[in-house]
Amino acid sequence: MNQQIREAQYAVRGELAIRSEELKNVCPMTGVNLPFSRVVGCNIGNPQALDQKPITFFRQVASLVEYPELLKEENAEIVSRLYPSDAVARAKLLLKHVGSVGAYSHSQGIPHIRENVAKFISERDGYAADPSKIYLTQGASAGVQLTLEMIIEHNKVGIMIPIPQYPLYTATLAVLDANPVPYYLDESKGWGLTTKELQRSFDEAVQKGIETRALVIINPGNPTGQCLTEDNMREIIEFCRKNKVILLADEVYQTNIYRPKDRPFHSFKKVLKSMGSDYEGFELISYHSISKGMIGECGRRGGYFECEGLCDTVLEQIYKISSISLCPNVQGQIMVDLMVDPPKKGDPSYEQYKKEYDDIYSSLIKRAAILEETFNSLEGCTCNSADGAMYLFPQIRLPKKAIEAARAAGKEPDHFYCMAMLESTGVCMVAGSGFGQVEGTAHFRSTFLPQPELFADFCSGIKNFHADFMDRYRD
Ligand code: DCS
Repeated sequence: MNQQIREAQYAVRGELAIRSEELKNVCPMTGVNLPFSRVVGCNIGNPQALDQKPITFFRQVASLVEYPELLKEENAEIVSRLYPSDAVARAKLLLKHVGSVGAYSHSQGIPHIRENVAKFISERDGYAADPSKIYLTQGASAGVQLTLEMIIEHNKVGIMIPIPQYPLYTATLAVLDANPVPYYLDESKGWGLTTKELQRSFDEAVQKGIETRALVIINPGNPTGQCLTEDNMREIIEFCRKNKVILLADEVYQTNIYRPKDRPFHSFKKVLKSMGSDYEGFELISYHSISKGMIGECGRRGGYFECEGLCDTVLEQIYKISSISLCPNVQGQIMVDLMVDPPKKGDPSYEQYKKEYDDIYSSLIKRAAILEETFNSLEGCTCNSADGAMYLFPQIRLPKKAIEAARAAGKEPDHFYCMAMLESTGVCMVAGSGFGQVEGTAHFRSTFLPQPELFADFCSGIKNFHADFMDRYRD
């Protein structure tokens, strides 16, 4: 088999997650006495797996397009008792453009939906977007994989990635036999990013004979949660232009913004356009997804990427490669339509939509703060706040004895800590070693997605476990 596939590592669904699945089965079925009643998967940003309710309007439309019989005149009366009129109207409009959700669509994505995505981008940024440069995808993951495949010409190609990073990037680079070119985020400065560090990383790759072709920026960050300032983004764009690298902007957490006054989200597209005509032809690819935000429709697999500054011959090749997998799934595309064009003020569904959205949003802000406080209260643990995204990434200073015990078990110390937490609390987190970290440090990543009514127990479980762990291994 392809040995590159053996090389690829994907920690968020790695050994800890596999063990947590085993525990889920053990838990209710065998009556084995486990010290917890439920396995809590904080290893992955998968809100609905932790009981976040889907947005009602989105599911209403999805169900109507799935079963168009409901839209027939003879069912209008019964349907009007179950569905608001704007959900019915949206489903009819979508079906007019889609035909059937069971048919392959245009490989680049349904044109009507791409037009709506372009409208959304231009309203968000204040600069025009072109539907012909937007590709709908099976989640942002598929978009990232496809564009990396496009860029990686040979095995000396390098792609700059943040450390810590979301392991989709290292895993895909491993499969494609390309070189990660790591640049480090500065934990002591709230996971800040400097162009000095970007240049160091780029120059070091040059020394090694690596041709760096692209820079990946995750904003807001995963696993680190930081949100870039506009000034910082301008410097990054300048860095890319100077060093002739394509900017890949992973913006899937663009609505998960928790300090909107101090650290609002700016898209790279907007910042680039604001820099004027000198930057004409600058190459930027930006990704978005239905999996995150307040939507959390991870299982539907929907997303898009927008290309800026790529020439038509490249765009044609992107179309060709998209067409080889025929099309992104149609229900995922429909969810993209709903994400970019939700109910508006005055629509029958608006009030409910807004309430559901705002409730999730304000609760995420609260839960992020409570978990941060919990982590900062633990002995040997420090945690930056999350400006955005769905995770906290605390650093933990483990006792020497714990480090020795981990090494004796052939494990990284942070993995050892996370495994002990899983076995004793049922809480599954991911060790920092799966994302990359400064040599000699240890971290772990947790989502703050457990539901509000369970949150106090969740946090006290972590505190109790940590105190026991530190006592057991105290020097
Ligand atoms: N980019 C980033 C930064 C992500 O965090 C994720 C998913 C993706 C892309 C891909 O998402 P979709 O393919 O679903 O659109 N986040 C992973 C994570 O760290 N936890 O859950 C999945």
